[in-house]
Amino acid sequence: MQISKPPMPKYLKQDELTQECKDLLSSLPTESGWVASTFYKYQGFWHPCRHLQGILSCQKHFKAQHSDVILATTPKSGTTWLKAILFALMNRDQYFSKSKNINNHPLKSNNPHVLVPFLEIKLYLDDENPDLSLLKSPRLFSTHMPYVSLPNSVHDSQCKLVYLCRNPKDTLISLWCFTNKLRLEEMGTSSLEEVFEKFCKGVSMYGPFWDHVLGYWGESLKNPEKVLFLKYEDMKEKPTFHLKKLAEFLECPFSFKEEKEKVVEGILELCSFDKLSNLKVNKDGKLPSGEDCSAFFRKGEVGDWKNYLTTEMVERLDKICKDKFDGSGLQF
Ligand code: PAP
Repeated sequence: MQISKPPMPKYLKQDELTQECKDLLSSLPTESGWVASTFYKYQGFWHPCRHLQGILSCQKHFKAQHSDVILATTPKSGTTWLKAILFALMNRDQYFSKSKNINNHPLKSNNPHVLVPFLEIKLYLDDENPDLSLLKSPRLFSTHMPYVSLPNSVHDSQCKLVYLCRNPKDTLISLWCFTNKLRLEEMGTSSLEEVFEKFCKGVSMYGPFWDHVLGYWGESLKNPEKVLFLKYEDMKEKPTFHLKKLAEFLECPFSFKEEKEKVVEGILELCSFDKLSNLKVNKDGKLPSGEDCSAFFRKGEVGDWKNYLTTEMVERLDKICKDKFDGSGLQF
């Protein structure tokens, strides 16, 4: 018996594009994609056409507010995890204290992607110009957009950017597994060799990976009060330290009372891979865009690439990364 796959998410479909987007597409360099048939290179990065539609609408219409928090990530770097952590952190007054019942927490019944929507692949894809002005402040959004493609209002406002990336080998394996789940039955699966070649050429969703990372890295050095740069591996190694750092960056540090009441530990426990991945909503639910919630929880480990990549692949990718990150002060 064949297991039926979920329908392709809306953001990967090729139809329903505005004339502006169609005109732009015809002028852009192309490559074959990982799931949708074609990637287009816009402002130096590769996107399926529907992502591009969302990026254009967001660039045109999004008005950042000073109090906004935007989580920016490379795909498959732990976005789902950090969405959960940020949501729990920023809403902790409502749910974390002795008198309150953690079982009512929205993360128990909603996937983090529902609570923290993507700008360009949810809000500005569903609606060219959604009205976000009535959302409660501080608003929390997320994006995979590279730094160069962020809407001007993000630069002009005092909003905060939290950036998360992950070592490129685990990112590649996670992306390969995820995109194979998104491919339609008749497309079959992509081989690791095939996607490895593309990744090395920089051709991946929101790639080149290194340019995405370096864009935010450079800004975090220039403007550390605006951009906080985090790595998945560091979060895994020292979650308490990084959660406290995140709270300080967002100007909502944990009080002595909260520390005593173990709010930091409570948030980390609630957002842990084991807890989130075993919730009914994340085991059986689907996102409005069509993906199974379970697709966002695979292993959640550091170093899973060792189970997949050959020695030659490792050497080649390490060499590319060494060259690309040389002199930046950044290492993976
Ligand atoms: P996205 O970019 O499509 O939103 P994203 O959440 O960034 O996906 O990446 C999913 C990865 O984060 C998966 O990694 P893996 O394929 O190597 O397993 C997923 O397992 C991992 N992940 C999801 N939730 C957590 C969590 N709570 N703690 C740690 N890792 C997690």
